[in-house]
Amino acid sequence: SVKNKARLFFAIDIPQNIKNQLEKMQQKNPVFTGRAVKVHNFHITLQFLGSLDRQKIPDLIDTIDSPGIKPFSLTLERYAYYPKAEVGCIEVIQGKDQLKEVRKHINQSIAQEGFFAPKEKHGFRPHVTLFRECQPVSDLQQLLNIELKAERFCLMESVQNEKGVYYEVLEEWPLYQ
Ligand code: 3AM
Repeated sequence: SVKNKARLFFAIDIPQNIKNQLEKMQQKNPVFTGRAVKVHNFHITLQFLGSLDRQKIPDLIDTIDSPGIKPFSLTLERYAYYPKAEVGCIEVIQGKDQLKEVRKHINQSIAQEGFFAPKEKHGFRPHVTLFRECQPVSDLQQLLNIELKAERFCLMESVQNEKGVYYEVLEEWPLYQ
């Protein structure tokens, strides 16, 4: 049967060299044990949207213009474990405020056309998820300093197939210089 709903979220994509670095961290001395997120799927979620009728996606995309926010650098600095979700990740410290701005721009843009993200239980904690269904197995205190540049954001679809979940970029928007 044709799936007429799409599971969507907005995200910052991760440059390939940083993805490779994160993959090495998953493999060498991992601080979490569990299901490793595939390197292709590494991202920073800005706003989860949930399921939307596929036919409404073009209208959703049309609501978004490039925000008046310049490209900025951000740092992945701190390991974190979310026990309820059993997620192991690295959180953004520097650049968090700018990510909040981009998130706000997205929410304001989509709201003008009647699209709304579901209410979230927690505050915005930007992160890259490394492991799911995992447990921490060593000290999470060690600090990291992985710097990357946010130059665009994208709309992603979470596609479920026989191999698992796969995040596909549907559209991207530049941050203006
Ligand atoms: O990989 P992360 O954790 O950054 O956690 C989910 C994932 O982000 C989040 O959306 C991203 C793609 O699935 N997500 C899933 N369901 C969610 C929900 N109900 C959710 N975020 C908030 N509310």
